[in-house]
Amino acid sequence: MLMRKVPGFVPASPWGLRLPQKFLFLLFLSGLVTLCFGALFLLPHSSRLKRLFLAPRTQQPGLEMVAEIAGHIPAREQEPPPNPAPAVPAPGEDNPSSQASPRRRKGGLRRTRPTGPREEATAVRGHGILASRPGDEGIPFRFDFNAFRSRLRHPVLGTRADESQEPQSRVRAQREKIKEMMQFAWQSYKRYAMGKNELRPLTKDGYEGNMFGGLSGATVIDSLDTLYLMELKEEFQEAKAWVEESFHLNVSGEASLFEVNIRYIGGLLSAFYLTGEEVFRIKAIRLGEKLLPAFNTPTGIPKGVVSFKSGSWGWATAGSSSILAEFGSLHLEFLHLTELSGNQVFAEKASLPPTPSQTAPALPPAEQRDERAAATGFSEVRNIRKVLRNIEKPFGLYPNFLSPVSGNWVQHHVSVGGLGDSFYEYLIKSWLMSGKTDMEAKNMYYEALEAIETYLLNVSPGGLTYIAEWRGGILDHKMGHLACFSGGMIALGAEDAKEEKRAHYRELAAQITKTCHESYARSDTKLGPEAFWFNSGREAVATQLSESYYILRPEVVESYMYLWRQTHDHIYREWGWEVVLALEKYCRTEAGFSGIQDVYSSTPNHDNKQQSFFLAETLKYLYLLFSEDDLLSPEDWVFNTEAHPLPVNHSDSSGRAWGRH
Ligand code: DMJ
Repeated sequence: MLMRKVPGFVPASPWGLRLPQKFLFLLFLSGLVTLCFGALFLLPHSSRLKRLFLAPRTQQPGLEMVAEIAGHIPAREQEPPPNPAPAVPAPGEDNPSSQASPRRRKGGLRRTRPTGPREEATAVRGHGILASRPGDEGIPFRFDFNAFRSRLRHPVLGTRADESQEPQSRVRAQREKIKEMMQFAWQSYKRYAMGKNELRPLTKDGYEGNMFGGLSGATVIDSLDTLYLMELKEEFQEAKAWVEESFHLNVSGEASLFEVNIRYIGGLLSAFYLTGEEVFRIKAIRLGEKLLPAFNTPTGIPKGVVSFKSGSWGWATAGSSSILAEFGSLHLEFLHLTELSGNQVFAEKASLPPTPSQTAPALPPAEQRDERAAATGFSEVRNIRKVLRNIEKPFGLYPNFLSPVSGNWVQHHVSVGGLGDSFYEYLIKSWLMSGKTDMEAKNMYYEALEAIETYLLNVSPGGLTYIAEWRGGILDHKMGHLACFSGGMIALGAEDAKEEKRAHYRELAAQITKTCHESYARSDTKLGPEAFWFNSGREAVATQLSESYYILRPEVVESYMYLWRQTHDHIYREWGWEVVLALEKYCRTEAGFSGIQDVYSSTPNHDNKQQSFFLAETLKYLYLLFSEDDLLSPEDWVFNTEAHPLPVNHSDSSGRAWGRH
């Protein structure tokens, strides 16, 4: 058809549209574009589209985790674990064949390799947490549980040689009795306090306390590995089910970094290494991430309290101090958090060198960081071990309080008991857990022990060897119950001491353990007081009521266990059995075990508390004392300070650690 030129008709555009029509069309087009972009943000699960259209820098790893630590993102720990859990190996089954393999873990915990300095900086600021969460894209993190288990030198539960040789033996009956005590403690807790932190056996209810920042179930987590090794299968499944269904990390209180680390992280790590169950690994790592803000101090020495709500560190004033036993007892657990997450930040915080097989460096080398810190005038020291190694120590001793702001000692109070204890323990155990490669820890341990011997060790007029406390050069001639772990520690360390010192350390360990036994033997209940003195003609007894209580603590039986394994002297089993009988007589109540207020009374009042460490430590060490040495063999395991077993690094010839390929 021919188009005629009609007067008044505006010449057409190539599409033949008039001006108003063009305007309307453009309006429609711009509306459409706006709608499309809006949809990118409004539609659910639009992440793939976002990645297509948005600039890559909005995807920097670390940022989301910063927000999460600051409490801006709802916690994901209530989401189901990323991987279907492998078939549950029942306690007592040593066959790891049902455990998670790397292939199974497809879509599991992953990490993203930082792509440049900018990402690294973000990682450092955001506590180094990369995009390592279930479901994220990235390099799959691999922990080969089967490889780990195949490197163990002994079956986890031992060969049970004595059972086959002496099926009716006395020692077996003793072990069964201790197992019954554990069963009773667990069932009482389950009946009256399941999910609470601890049981109050007199009032038959639960107790939460204020150490765990709102976390619950300390007794469940602390009990897992004890139930497992005692082959209390049903009870173990109950505990595991609670962790899966009810152990929530989205809490907002203020927590003790130390207590959460040794009980919860330690308990979860052990449960994972014993069973291969992913739920324990994931929860341990998630909880570990929540602790990282505590390290955000000028020195890198963490504060004792971390706020789960704000992600800040507690008591941030120049006058407050961090406690040696607390910041010095993180190494074992944090190294394993790195091992199981692939995230270097944990080991970095605890000052341990990267594992040789680390495939993706998450942080720049320490020297570079120091240079960067110096360049910005910010004297940041991130390394706990380094701080402690470099700081001047009075007579080679480590005081109990250090300022995390200035990095200086706050008081010159030295103790191998409360406030100092597990710092020394973690030095020798770091050495052992590293497969005897962590020379720095070894050297620091023996140097510290030398100073302790020179300045703190004493022998009473009655011939009892004890470790006194030191206050700026003046000695308090007392030992706390907590200090009684040192007999076991010195025995453990004796084997790697210089040849000429070994026999001496074995004897020292035996003497200290004997003194601690005396503190039990000299009481009416045959249980030991919280602290005992050597003065005014009194030896190994408490001098006031406020120090006469016993709260089901493990340190004395812990030393019996180590000394038994080292010497096979039956005296340690005899002493351990005395404790079992005393616990039954004075601490067992209708609804669980309770501490007592006065060990010097034959009718002591109960304190109405079944401490979680009674199930984690006291009963575990007693059980081990009456078991074969290859049950949780020291060649394969070290115990954290809450008696949770963590595996020794049996690297292969290429230096690959634990479960690395
Ligand atoms: C436990 O929580 C640990 O053993 C810690 O190291 C010291 N105190 C208690 C047990 O007494």
